[in-house]
Amino acid sequence: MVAKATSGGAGTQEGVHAIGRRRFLQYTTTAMGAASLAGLTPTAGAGTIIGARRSAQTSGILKRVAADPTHIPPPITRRRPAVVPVVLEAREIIAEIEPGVLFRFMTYNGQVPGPFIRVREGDTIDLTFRNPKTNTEAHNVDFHAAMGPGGGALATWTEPGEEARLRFRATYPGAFIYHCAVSNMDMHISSGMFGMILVEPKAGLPRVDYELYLGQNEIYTDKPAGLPGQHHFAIGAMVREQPTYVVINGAAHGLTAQRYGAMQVRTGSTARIYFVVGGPNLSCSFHAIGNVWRELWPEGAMANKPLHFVQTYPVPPGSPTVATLHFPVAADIKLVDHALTRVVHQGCLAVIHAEGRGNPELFQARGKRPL
Ligand SMILES: [Cu+2]
Repeated sequence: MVAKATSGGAGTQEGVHAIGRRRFLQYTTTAMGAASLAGLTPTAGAGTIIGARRSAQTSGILKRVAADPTHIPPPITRRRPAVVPVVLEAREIIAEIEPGVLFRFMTYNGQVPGPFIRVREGDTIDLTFRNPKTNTEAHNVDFHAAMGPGGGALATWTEPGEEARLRFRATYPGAFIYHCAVSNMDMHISSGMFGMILVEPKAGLPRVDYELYLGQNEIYTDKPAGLPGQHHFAIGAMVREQPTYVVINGAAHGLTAQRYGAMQVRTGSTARIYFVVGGPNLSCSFHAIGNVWRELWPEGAMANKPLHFVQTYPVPPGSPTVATLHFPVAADIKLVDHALTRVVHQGCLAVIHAEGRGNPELFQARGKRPL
């Protein structure tokens, strides 16, 4: 899901990237090949990282870029630094924003957000970054967890058919975004090229029952939301910051029962949410309807003490937030951007389904009747 600009990939027109039948077939074939190779890439060496998403394809077209929110490497138990191999591959694929609405996504490893990378403070990341020759544009990675020029952007800048290697040490703890940072980086991020690296503090993190990984970005297309067919990237709409879609995990209403399924938890449990906003332009007013952020680390800065009982918190582009939820009541908890037009009209919704017994001492609907 990524590549080099042949036909104005950098986007010079409003409607950009008219994809002819041959190109379309090329994308879909590539996507299918990637999907067949997908599955979970085994952890290597020090035990973390990378994977491609679980494939979900139908009718010969890769239909899903939405990252599985549960696809997170397990908490780190070792107490010594390690060298952690990470493989990221830029992939450009045609996929659905919502049913019937096709879009050329740019991704890391075929998923939005990109793979959840998990290391420990003091670890060294040994990155291999690939830009397959089937791509059409240059790509790279800027890690906010890296101290060095561009976060690695120049070191990993590759044309289609090239591979780059980068090593850096994660010297400070927290959750950090990584993203594409080539010349037209706004377009690439909007198209899906962002993800999260978690640098666990040396003491580790508190135990929770679930960990969930979500990412928000806005997509600018040349057609109205919901209009079936191929949507092309709209540079002008991006410059005006008027998105067609604002999505969680690359899909409109993707993580809901109506589409790929809601996230599932048990009542009485706790969950830690890793939420990254790629943007490229819009902040998220992050809110859990019918719940509250029990603990919240602004900017993912986990070296600090968390805030408590936060209702809605701003998450700027280029930053994660880490927060916990408790589930004392059976309910569907809707995770939204409380700029609610983005929910009602632009697809920004994900649901956590808390299954279990009711808790009438905490919450009890008492019925309705005509006046
Ligand atoms: Cu890119």
